[in-house]
Amino acid sequence: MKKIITYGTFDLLHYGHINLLRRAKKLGDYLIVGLSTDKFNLEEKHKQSYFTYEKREQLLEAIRYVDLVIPEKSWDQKIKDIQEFKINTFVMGDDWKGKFDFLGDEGVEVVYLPRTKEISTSKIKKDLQS
Ligand code: C2G
Repeated sequence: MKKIITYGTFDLLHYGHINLLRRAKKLGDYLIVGLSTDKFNLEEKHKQSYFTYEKREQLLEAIRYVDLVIPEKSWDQKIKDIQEFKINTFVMGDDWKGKFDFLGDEGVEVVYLPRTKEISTSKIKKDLQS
């Protein structure tokens, strides 16, 4: 079984996220999502999600492409996750291109997929304000 992992906040879930998850799942048989906790978002990403971790987890678990959701609590848990879950492929949108190449040393394939250009959580928030 080919296992894939990806990470993110996935706030105000939108079709850009779904496009990423669908393409990530296509690369294997089992997709794990490392979902940023509220604490990680606040302290490390300096952003506060609209939905709490529990709500974002509930939404992700309802997506047919997602097989397991785990908490992302720190930037450096990826290596442990890759070992623990015997991951074959690590996937992120290409806004992260190059940032996680070091994971290749763990024997995983590192894949950056093109982002869905015209949509983002911050654009949704901005458009709703105006
Ligand atoms: N994404 C995308 N297209 C968009 C928006 C997001 O392909 N229009 C992808 C991002 O590239 C990322 C995933 O969807 O791979 C989740 O996006 P975010 O929730 O914004 O994740 P981010 O804040 O980048 O956190 O350790 C990694 C971080 O947790 C990634």
